[in-house]
Amino acid sequence: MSTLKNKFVEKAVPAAADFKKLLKEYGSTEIGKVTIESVLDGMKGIPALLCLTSKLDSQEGIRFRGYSIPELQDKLPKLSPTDEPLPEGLFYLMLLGDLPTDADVKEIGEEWKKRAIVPKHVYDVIDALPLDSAPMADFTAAILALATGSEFLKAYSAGVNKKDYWDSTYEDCMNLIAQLPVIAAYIYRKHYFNGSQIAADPSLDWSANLAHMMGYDDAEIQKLFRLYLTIHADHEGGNVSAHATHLVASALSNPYYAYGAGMLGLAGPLHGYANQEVIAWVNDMIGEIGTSTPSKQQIHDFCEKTIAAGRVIPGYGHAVLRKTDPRFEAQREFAGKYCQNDSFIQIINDLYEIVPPILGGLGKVKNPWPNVDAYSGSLLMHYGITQAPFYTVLFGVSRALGVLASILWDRALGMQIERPSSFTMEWFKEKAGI
Ligand code: CMX
Repeated sequence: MSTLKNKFVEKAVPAAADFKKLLKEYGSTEIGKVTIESVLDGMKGIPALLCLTSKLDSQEGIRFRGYSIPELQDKLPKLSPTDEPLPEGLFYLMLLGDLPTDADVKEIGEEWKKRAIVPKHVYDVIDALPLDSAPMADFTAAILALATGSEFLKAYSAGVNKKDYWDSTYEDCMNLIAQLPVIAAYIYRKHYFNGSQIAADPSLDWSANLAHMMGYDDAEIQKLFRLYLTIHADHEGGNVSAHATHLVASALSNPYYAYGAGMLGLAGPLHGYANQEVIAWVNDMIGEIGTSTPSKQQIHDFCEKTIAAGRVIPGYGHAVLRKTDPRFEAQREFAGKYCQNDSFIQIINDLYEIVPPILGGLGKVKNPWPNVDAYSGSLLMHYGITQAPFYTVLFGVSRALGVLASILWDRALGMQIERPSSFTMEWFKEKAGI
């Protein structure tokens, strides 16, 4: 057994006992109030899920096992003091709750390299889709095709004891995380480089290898990928991609199906697809105004026009956050350090000044501040990765780290199938006294 798997089972056994005790002895304790609004407005704020890997605070933003993004940048292992954290280390932290050493991170990296084998039929599935299929459609189809290798499926069919579900789930999650950069890069090269593929470089870390297989070897891009794949990894349990993964896994679907379901949710414009929407929308702005260096007044007018057309401003707002997203801040800081004199990034920076007062002035937007998607595309554009329809795939590769660590915990704790109750409109009206 690998060291990571051993450490996981050492943590999981007592945690499962705690979980059962909490459920059995304290199950009737009330923990929140449910109103008509909380149900009809997207279940926001209902304490409905257990998530070990991260917690989102509306004012402060995300903390991964208690650590903020600046703290991760300080404390997680890096290749050099001026580099960004290695996402391998974040996975270790989210899975075990402890900060990894350099050796721990190296071991995970080596293990993922060994597991990064993609069967031929998966490439055939990707190739069978036409070039006008969305990269996210290729990505989810490939993920489902990978399920032929599911160790969980094999173990379940062989009648595994439910206490051991976590074991084959661990194998699937580790294999899938290792395979994702290979299929993501394959999809990128298929769509944008006539299918000319680049082999993995086993000397590189998980992030740099993804950049390499996509065709980018610059040290600054490698740094950006480490940052990108770290900050998008998790956002507690209630966001659409995490919740969908958890929900589908609760039916004991294998990790490939569960994560595939999460990715179909990530592909929605109110969630991860917003990262490509931002680029399309700014390009529309540039096209309509007729200059790549619009004035603040011109940007302001374009925003007003978007709102007047009954559209949302992509990259702004959030269902939980009520302040600027620290993932936005981390990317802005990166741009400040490495991406000077970039007119596109200048527009993104100007929007940060212009959009919040406009949204705030509408009187209905709960959070007028930018989220992670407002910045990410402009950084990729800066380094020549201009193919916006691919951006949500990159988000998805990163999101695997959090949602797969979470479903591994779901299995280890022995969580039950998720099955909330629904009611008719008449029932709600009756409750309202109408
Ligand atoms: N532009 C214009 N209007 C917005 C807005 C925005 N960026 N954000 C919210 N609103 C509007 C809503 O559409 C809603 O309008 P109606 O009452 O007319 O339907 C009203 O303000 C209230 O919405 P809210 O409670 O503030 O926001 P929600 O929690 O319902 O939705 C979110 C959150 C993110 C879907 C929303 O802010 C939005 O659509 N943002 C733009 C898309 C985006 O950037 N998504 C990415 C989020 C991060 C991620 O998951 O990757």
